[in-house]
Amino acid sequence: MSTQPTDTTDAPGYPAEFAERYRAAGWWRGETFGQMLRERALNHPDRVAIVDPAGAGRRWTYGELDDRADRLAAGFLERGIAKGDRVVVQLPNVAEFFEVIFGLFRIGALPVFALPAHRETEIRYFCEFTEAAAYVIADTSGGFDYRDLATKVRAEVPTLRHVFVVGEPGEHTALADLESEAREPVAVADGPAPGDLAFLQLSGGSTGVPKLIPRTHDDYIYSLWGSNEHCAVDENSVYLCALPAAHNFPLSSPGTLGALYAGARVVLAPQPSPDVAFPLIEREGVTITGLVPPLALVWTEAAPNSPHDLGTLEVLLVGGAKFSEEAARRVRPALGCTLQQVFGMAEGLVNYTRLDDPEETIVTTQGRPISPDDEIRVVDDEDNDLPVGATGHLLTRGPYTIRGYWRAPEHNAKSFTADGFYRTGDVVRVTGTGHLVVEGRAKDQINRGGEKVAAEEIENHILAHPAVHDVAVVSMPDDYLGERTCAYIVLREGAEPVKSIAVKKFVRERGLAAYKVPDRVEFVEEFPQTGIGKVSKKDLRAAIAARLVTS
Ligand code: OOB
Repeated sequence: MSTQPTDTTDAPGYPAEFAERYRAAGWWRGETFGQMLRERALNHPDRVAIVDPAGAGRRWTYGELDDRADRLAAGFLERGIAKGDRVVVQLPNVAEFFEVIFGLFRIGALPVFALPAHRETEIRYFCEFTEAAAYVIADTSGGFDYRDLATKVRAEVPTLRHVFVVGEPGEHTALADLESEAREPVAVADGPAPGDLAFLQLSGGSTGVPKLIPRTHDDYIYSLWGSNEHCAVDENSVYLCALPAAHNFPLSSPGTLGALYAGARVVLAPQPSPDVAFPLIEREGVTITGLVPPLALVWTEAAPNSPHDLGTLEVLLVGGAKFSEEAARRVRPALGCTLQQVFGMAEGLVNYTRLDDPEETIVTTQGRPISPDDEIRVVDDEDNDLPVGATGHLLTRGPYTIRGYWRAPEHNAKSFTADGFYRTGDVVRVTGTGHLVVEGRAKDQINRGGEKVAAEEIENHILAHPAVHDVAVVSMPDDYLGERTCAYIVLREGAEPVKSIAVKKFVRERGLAAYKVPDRVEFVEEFPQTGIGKVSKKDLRAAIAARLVTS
């Protein structure tokens, strides 16, 4: 087995002494995703792995998924996609998502996980920055034609040699064409080593462009089986994937990949709404699922009047944004299952309330880390450790937390301490039982019900408007999403007045995901300033919150 650290030119790997420690402790098991699926397929080929209810409904067994991944792997290799190549994957919740990523895992090519909501600006950036060799899409989904998007991006990004389409390919290549029957299985010996990168995940981010998060087979697989232990996922579990499958939460906490690791069944929901999800829970006997807080609220409201039997549901994970205590208290009475709060991040660290925690702990905390080797520091603005119970910045290091973003040395110097702790940007306190309570955020980001919006990214787009002199994007409180975005704008002197709707349209037309379009636009003469003359976002947040109360 290779003990090479990950490629240090692209991403700082784990220092050798830590890698040894994590291996010796048994956290890193020396498995790869390709092997993991192969083993499950050999042990229980006929057990159902994936249920995709879309269209006529499909049920793929472990044997079938393994076989499909193999054939796709061979197809990718034949088209010149090789180990280490990046492939942007943007698929809705369909079974093909899994054959594609396992096909790529098997040959050591790296999926780059885009979300279905991403549009031209984001996709072009992912393809350009990662020098992607291929882009995998659905033909259409949610009323949007991804083939047109792919045509544009392909014309702009010279490295992008292939576009593979689930469904009708148009001018591109059908994924189905890659899967012809006659292909030889790929020799696993040619595949990646456990310490190699497996994929690039996207950061929610607070900077102008999203950072890419390099995860290894070893570290991510630990987060899967560690999650399975804390969430009681075993081969009898049925996991409903209601959130977008590519996001780290439904992917790995314990998510679809955790369920597949356990030999359990994954049920894909095309939409997370109760009218779609509740019938699936009843029909498939779903035992566990994960939701962001706004959806958890909708589910708790809908459940008591639902004609569907939700009796099999044992665990509802809620995370991605802070779940209010009042809402948390309603989960068990309404849904008849245990709430498990999850506070995680694509960079690594994941915390869960434990299934046997007292109800008070479950509703008032965001859980404690997966691993005894997760190191947690709570520090002040100068990186001094604070006493237990004090509120401060959360820093973390551990067996499944990255040591740096992909190809981002300057940013890494700021986002990580010299000794490798990741600065999460979250403000927390730790209780006497070691549970974390999220008290706020120091990073310049808006958490729109779990969807992360980097203020700087949106500010840069709005600044491109000819009438805009300056802009500051801040969060405003919202009953449903927790937060929404408000863009404060100072217009250029003498500029024609602009309507807020025109600003929103301008941002949308720059080809951004819809959730990044500001929810509200306010025009001001000037910005409030801090003592040293910087824009005071704190004052802007307070101003908009006060206006919302009075309006
Ligand atoms: C999850 O991952 P990301 O990468 O989209 O976002 C991470 C950030 C955290 O740093 C924190 O600011 C926020 O999302 N967050 C929470 C939270 N869970 C995440 N803030 C308050 N309470 C919570 N329970 O969002 C993610 C990844 C894996 C599992 C769950 C969520």
